[in-house]
Amino acid sequence: MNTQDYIDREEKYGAHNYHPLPVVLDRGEGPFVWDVEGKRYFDFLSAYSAVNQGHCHPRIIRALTEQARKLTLTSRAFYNSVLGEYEEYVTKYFGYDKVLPMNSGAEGDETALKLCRKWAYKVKGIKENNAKIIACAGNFHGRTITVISMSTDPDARNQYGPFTPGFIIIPYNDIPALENALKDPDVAGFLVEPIQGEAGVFVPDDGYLKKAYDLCRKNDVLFIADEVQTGIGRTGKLLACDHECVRPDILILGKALSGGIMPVSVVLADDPIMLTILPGEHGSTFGGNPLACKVAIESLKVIKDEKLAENADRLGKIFREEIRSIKSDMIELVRGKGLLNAVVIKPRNGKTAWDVCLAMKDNGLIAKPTHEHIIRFAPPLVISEKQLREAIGIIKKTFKLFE
Ligand code: IF1
Repeated sequence: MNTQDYIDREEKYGAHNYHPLPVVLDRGEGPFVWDVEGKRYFDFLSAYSAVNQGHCHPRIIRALTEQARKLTLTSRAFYNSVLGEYEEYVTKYFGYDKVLPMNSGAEGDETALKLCRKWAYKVKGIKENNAKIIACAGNFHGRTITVISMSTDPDARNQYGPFTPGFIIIPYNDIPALENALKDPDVAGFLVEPIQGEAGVFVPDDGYLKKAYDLCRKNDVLFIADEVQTGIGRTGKLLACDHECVRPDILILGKALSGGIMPVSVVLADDPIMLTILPGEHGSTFGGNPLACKVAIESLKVIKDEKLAENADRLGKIFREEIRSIKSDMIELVRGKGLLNAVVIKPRNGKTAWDVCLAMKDNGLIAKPTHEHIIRFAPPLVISEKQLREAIGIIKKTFKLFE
């Protein structure tokens, strides 16, 4: 079978809920992936920042295989020998009293919303069913019906109604708008991405997160950070909130929490919030399974041992400087933090971001546009400076083709 045969088979038997770049990946190692024709690419998407530790990191694979031979799943109907080890490790790692383990990022967000509402009624004293949660236009928090009820992206929400009530949408990076929304006494939480990934790596003004956090504190509202994409070293700090020394009341993590091996997400919070959910009031079959726990512990150890946040910070600065130096009418602007970056493309002679991505693919680097004109560049954080400079060479060479 060749590339087209694989594509045709997916077209025939799979739902058409994505429009992938025409490349069929077969193997991954570190910052590289190989397609079914044996061609090597720099992976500059990292599965939307789930593969921060690099593809198939040997330490994480070893943790996976060792536990897989022993015990993979017990459900939470019984205790097991691994969950407590993970709960202690991850709560101390991020500095919270407790963790609620889930699987996908969307489940993490849903869990955070449920926690916030429980806290609203049991602690803040909002009248039941009246709690409101503020979210930002341009957000992406997952694909479930309640989560897309907060979305302002037509593609994410059209024809999926009716939607879950109880959300107030304000502009991102807009403190006065938040201040105004917080006047509503029924507001219980503010859910925000420290950097809006899907919106095209929209980095808010310096100080935005801190001002938002302080306003939430002042109004007895929970500051809920969705760090599913920005967390685990991606932006040059362990958490994107760390850039402003903000400690979220509820922290949501996913993606690279497992090094891209399997779906693992968590919600972290202190006792007054976390203990509002009682036995039998929330859960999941696979949440906190022994396999996920061992994989997540090793994934987090790798982040620290290999100083991947520091590497992202240093190499991100080089990346932005080098890409900004490209003289191209198609490059409108370059923005990002750490190794979460994006280039806003100005279509030229009918050529778009998609054409640039196709050309980069032919030159050995894969990335994908978001919202038509924005190309996200997010390599695994294990990339070396030498490899990054080689990848930058490919990007420069590609833009030259469009001159
Ligand atoms: C897709 C991008 C989209 C996320 C944040 C929660 C979730 C995500 C901040 C949900 C997931 C993924 C989902 C994937 C494309 C990608 C994505 F922003 F990363 F580019 F869609 F916006 N919070 N983001 O970024 O986590 O349930 O997927 O594990 O759905 O197309 P999940």
